[in-house]
Amino acid sequence: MKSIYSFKKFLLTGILLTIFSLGWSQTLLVENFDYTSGAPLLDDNWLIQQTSTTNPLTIADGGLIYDGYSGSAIGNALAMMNTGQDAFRGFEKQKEGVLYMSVLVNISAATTVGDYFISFKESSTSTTNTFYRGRLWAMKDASDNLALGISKGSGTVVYTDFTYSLNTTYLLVLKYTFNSGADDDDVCDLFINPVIGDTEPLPTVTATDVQSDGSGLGSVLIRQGGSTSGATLTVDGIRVAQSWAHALPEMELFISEVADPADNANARFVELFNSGATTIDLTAANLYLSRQSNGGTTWGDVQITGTVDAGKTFVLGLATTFEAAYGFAPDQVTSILSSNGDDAYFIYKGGDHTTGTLFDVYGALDTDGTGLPWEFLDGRAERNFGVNLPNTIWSALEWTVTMPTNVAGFNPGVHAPVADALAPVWAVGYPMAANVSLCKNSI
Ligand SMILES: [Ca+2]
Ligand SMILES: [Ca+2]
Ligand SMILES: [Ca+2]
Ligand SMILES: [Ca+2]
Repeated sequence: MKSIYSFKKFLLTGILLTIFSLGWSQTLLVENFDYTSGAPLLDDNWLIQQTSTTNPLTIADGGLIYDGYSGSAIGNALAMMNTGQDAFRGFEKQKEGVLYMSVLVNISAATTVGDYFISFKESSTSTTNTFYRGRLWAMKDASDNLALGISKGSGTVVYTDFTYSLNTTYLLVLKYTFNSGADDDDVCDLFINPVIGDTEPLPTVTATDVQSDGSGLGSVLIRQGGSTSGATLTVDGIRVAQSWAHALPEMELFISEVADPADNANARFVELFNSGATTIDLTAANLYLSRQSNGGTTWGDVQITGTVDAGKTFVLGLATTFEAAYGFAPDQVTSILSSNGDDAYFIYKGGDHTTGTLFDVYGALDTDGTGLPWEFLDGRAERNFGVNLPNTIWSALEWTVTMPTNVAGFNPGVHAPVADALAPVWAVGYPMAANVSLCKNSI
């Protein structure tokens, strides 16, 4: 019997790992350089690469701006010279699947030789590890037109045409695909100015040099190149993530709690959470909260109006009696919050449930939740720690459903979940960053 049990356990583990790898992605590092202008980069979360102290990396005054990008216009940026000190910042080492790095760059000077200025690095912590993979390059022609390029390692660089300009901010996305077929078959792609909110397009250029794959990738390397080859540039808004959507989030907002208190039906609410680094104007985003009753044809729709600051919640309450139950007024009162636990909630963007685009869900479309894992009759469902983006498909991995006896067991206005989303992995130093708003320590 023991062996059968073990085999079942093995199968279950395999299924869970499959779900994990298919349905669960994370943001591993966010770096908006929200540090003091003029300060050495090494003061804040970054480590020196090797030993050079020439042209110490320094925080620039003012952040780079790129409309719609999550790392736009937050704090300051990083100034890079054409030669000198290098630095790196670690994240939880990755060895399989895909790894993305999105970054804003503005190049003020380059050479006709070309050099690379940022890449992934193998080690999360070693100052002497020089295994750099996914190198991004800049070069100019005699007319000061820019080309951007990529190599996997130290081989030939694949450049774009000279169609880019100095002193212009570009959104670059580096993609590293881990392949298990050989120790030199991993692939590096570069996307330039991809459309935020769309699915992943074809890459702008793909590296062709064949290089060994190493033991994984664990940090972002910032590299000031050679004095006759390097560019002078500003870098900002670095984001390392396991999926395209996490690298380029359209809006860092999601449903964080739904509630149907057993002792007070008028104290029902839906709570939203802003996991990003900037205030979200909910009204301008044209978001709707919608309820579908029992999976049938009866819907309630309401436009969400107001703003929600970074790391804060926005609570929609069913009635003004919410305040008597919880001690504060909800951000918005709406009569559509009548779910008794089997009626799904949806967030739509750009319109209501008939005209908008689905953005996040609690429950499932056209489905009565009675007896299903998402039923929250007389209870509450809370989004687990580690979830930082919406999901248009309800996943049991992302939620914890409980049945408090009364309203005291609910926590509208705060999102500080205890349950982990299948033990998510957080970046080295991630919770310490001043510009990261979703972490246990800061909320
Ligand atoms: Ca910034
Ligand atoms: Ca490989
Ligand atoms: Ca119902
Ligand atoms: Ca809450």
